[in-house]
Amino acid sequence: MLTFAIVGKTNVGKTTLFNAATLLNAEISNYPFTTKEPNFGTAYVCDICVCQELGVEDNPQNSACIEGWRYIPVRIIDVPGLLKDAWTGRGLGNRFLSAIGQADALIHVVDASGSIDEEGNISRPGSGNPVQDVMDIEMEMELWICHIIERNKQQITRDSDKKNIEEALTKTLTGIKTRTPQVIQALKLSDLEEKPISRWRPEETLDFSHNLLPIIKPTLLMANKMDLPIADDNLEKLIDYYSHALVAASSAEAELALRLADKSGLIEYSPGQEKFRVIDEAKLTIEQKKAIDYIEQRVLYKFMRTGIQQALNTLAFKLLKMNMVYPVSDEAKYSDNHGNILPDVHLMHDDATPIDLARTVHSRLAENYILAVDARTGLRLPKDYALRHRDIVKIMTQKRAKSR
Ligand SMILES: Nc1nc2c(ncn2[C@@H]2O[C@H](COP(=O)(O)OP(=O)(O)OP(=O)(O)O)[C@@H](O)[C@H]2O)c(=O)[nH]1
Ligand SMILES: [Mg+2]
Repeated sequence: MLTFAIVGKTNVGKTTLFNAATLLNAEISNYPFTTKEPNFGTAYVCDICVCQELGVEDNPQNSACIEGWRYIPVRIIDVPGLLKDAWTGRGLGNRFLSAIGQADALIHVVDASGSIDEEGNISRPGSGNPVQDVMDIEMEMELWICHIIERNKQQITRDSDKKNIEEALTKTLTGIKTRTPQVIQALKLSDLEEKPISRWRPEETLDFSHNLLPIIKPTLLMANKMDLPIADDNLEKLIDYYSHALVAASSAEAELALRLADKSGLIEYSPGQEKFRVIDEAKLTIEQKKAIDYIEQRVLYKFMRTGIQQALNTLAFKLLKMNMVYPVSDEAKYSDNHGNILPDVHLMHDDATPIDLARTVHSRLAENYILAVDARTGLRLPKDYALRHRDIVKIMTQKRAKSR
């Protein structure tokens, strides 16, 4: 399952975002370092389901279909706030960084209202420096990768004598989800392709780590607390510094409030939609009314959305380039062997082929693979066909294999 980690300084709203995305109840407070162990949960990424286009009523099994939108589960980790020098192990930093190692992509939350001081305490909005906050956390992650390489330098040197440097480095970094093409890309960017690792200077290892980090951990910056004053100015600064494509604006607190109100039946709200409906105005307390007004005025009218669902979708579909692919057994009915229509959907990487899809469904399906068919057209798909978003595919296997 795709895994996202939420990282950032203390008190920026990581756990609020985690709770909003998962609707679990992890502890939130305005004290620094509230979260002491990583929290694990399930969130969802979503896009329009193919059931609408096909005009069928589906029976989702591994996902959910709500009002024509298909929601696919992803794993989400709330990593406790990182301190300066976390990479040396300070404040359990190593343990938290290894939680980041498990992630396919990161949501880096930053307090856009600039209301966190150096020690992580909440202070006057505008007094902090969000751009610097982001750079500090990135530096900790780069130093962590750098340290893993430095610590294993002798082993990497021995391995690269036998094979080559990219495979030797991949072997050392595989625990933090690194693949060989990513190492090759970072070596190129750092101009270190030809240089034996035994002769790398510490600053060269750091430069390699700096180039590798965004490749192995695509990151969306989440400018949070956008409902507070000053946040607009800081959002501009973050966008100037990191580019539009990588910065999203959010109010985690607003999203959490809306999802909780929806759960308790006060309003009707689908995550990612820009509107909600109060079910019975008369049932709201004065406080609840005030909170809803605040969210409408400070968040929804301004940004059209609270930002959380959008961020999860951007990570999966834009930064990780995932496509939603529906495997079926009966291409005419779009169903599995039990008659469930469009039962499953899988997130497949941009370069995935039908055999990769077969492997994702079941290893037996891949072993007995004969060919794949596009369920919409009935046409056979070439073996090296790159699966596309919203494809519906039937995998044909040798007789004994089951197709689901
Ligand atoms: N105004 C506003 N406050 C927020 C928002 N998101 C979180 N907060 C508040 O910020 C404070 C810190 O939130 P947490 O979610 O505990 O922050 P954290 O990053 O998990 O903090 P640590 O676990 O201590 O590292 C709490 O008082 C939240 O209510 C938001 O979007 N707007
Ligand atoms: Mg927390």
